[in-house]
Amino acid sequence: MQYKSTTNLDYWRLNVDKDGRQTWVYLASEEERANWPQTPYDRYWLGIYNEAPELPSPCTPLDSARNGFEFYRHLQTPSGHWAGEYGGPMFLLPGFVIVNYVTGTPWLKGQREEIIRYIKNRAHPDDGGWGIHIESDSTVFGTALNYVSLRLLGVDAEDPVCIRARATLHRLGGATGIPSWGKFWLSILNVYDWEGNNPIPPELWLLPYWMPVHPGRMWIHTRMVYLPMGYLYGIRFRAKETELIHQLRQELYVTPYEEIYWPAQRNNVCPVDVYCPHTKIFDMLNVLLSIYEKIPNGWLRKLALDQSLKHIRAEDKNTKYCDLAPVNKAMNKLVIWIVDGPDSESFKQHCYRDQDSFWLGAEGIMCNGTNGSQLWDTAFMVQALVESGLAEEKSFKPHMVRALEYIDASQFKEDCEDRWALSYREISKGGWGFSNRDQSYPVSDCCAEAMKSTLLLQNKLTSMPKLISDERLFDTINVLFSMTNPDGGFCSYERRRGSYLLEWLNPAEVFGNIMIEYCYPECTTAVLLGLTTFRKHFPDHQSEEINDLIKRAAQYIKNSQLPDGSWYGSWAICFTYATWFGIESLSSIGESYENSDNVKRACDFLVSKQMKDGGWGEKYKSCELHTYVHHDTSQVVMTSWAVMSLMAAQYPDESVIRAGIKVIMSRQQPNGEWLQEGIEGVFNHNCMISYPNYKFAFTIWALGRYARLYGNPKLA
Ligand code: LAN
Repeated sequence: MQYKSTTNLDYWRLNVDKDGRQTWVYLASEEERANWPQTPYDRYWLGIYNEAPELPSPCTPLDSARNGFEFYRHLQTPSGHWAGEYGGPMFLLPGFVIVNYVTGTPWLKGQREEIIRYIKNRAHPDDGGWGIHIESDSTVFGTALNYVSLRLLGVDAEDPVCIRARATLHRLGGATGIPSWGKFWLSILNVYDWEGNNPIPPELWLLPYWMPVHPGRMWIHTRMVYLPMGYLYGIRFRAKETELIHQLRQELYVTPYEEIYWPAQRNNVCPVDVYCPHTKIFDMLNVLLSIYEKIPNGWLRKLALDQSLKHIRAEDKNTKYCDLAPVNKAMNKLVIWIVDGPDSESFKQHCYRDQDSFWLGAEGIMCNGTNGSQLWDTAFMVQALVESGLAEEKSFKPHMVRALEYIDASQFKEDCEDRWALSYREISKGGWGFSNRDQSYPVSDCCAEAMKSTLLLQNKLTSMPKLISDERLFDTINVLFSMTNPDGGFCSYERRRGSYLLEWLNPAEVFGNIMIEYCYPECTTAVLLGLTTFRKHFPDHQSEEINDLIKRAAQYIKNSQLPDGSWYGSWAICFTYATWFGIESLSSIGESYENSDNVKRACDFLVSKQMKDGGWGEKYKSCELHTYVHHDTSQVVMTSWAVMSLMAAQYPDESVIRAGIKVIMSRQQPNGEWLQEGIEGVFNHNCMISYPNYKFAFTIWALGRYARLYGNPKLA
């Protein structure tokens, strides 16, 4: 970190409400600060927490796990969840910066400075550009959007950071070769011509659902992003020209702006940016759509825009303006500003909810990938503590009660209104999402992890309050049933609705597999384990259907195992993550290293990747390349997944596992914490995302499991 804060870090607080809404506020007055002192979790995430005491040096894995939680428990927020940074992608914040510039939305105190600081701190050390995510090489997508953001936030074109970034952008050919999502944002800002974009027809929303290209059949994120995109493309919205916009037009390109021939830019994407090239069919389709755009069809476009607006309004209402994720959030906000105006209640709601996406970390303010990872992180921590037995310890139990309170508060209590006609959504009542209740979208594995955690807390631990009724868990089962697929697998948010052929029309050159839902071994495992836990407690509830689902999910897991014994991970890095899930699935149906060829092959795969020091470490490149790439050093998070897998498999050679456990113990700091290592998560094969709480949940879980299985021997 090169740039230190110019706002006073002691003035910032993480504001957390009982629904898990988390926003950073800057307290300007002494009086406010005196009434609202900083907490350990504020200071930890700001990177200034150094008062955690040194703990007795741990000799056994359980001591080490206990020290870990002794540190981590102070980071639990009053709502009962663990908060955390969820940055990584470098294309999210620019959306907000552009929209705030266009709509004249003021920044709250301290935000502008801290955003500038973040972007500057994240410039690539080698060339001063930015990539698609914090660990990637510089790309046009990252560099152009973050350069524009700095300029819109008031940084001078001759600032050394801008000079360096501009040189990198020009070396990459300038912003003409930005990928389609970048073309879109720059066109909104009026520094790229709409003629340089492939058509994004809002008319798709008028098609009948039976048509294979209906947006309702697409992956939920794709349809919710292309919805406001189609609207803004449909009206060719452009920001009012300003002096700054004129300057940017000259700064972003290697030729004079006026001389750029825009139609030739539609498929011009810089090779370093391309992850998923257009197909021939998609290019042909764009030729046809471009002809369609030339035909005047005012009434049909108007109908399509009206229909899109209805869906946009439904999305805002269902999510209390949080929206599915920050990408469509920023776009919806702009649409609402255009349609309802700056003084409307709806626009004000949007501005209020912007705050949920911003996160102040040690390097400055970033945009989180969602409005937090509250439920997800909390559910893993619960499982780690329960399996290790630490949950029963007197000083730790209250933290489990609070975690249960959060799980209780974050369950969805109702379905959204007119859910199919307005949003193409399934039921949500009884489900859980990744973050909090307001966001409203159930995710298969979040439902399952939360249900499992609830059962562990309420039915396994002693003297816990029963906050969640059996009926509410039966509702969860209904939600899971609404997500089943013919092959037994589970997708992320919904069952798969579209054909695999839709992937041929993937317009976003930077992401793979975004057009439809896919089944994932991670999601399927979570559901499988959730259901087996549920079945233990409610053996008579829908037993036939549940047994059948379990059987089919297990079959999916076997079918998705790769020839080398591993599974490809889509939501964290990578083969290590998914192989952990695969093995947990098979272990839950009684398979082990000794009795199952699938489990044996998976273990052999993992063991073949163990590093010299006894740990495991996989680099994000695995996700991109679909082959295992070693990290330079072992990583505690991957080491934890690997040893948990081997323990679940009853791997016969304990020394292999012990070596991994020793690595985890050796990386623990005297105060019980583990330090941040490489980035942990991924989406759409090419973009990484941080899960900084993983270094606590999975280490403690792995140590706890080892202690339970091997009698907690002295290892240090
Ligand atoms: C997430 C975060 C959580 C993640 C898990 C629960 C871990 C996973 O098991 C299922 C999928 C899910 C819910 C998921 C889906 C895609 C998200 C929402 C993200 C990776 C966080 C950010 C990402 C979102 C799509 C970012 C915006 C980019 C687009 C291509 C629209």
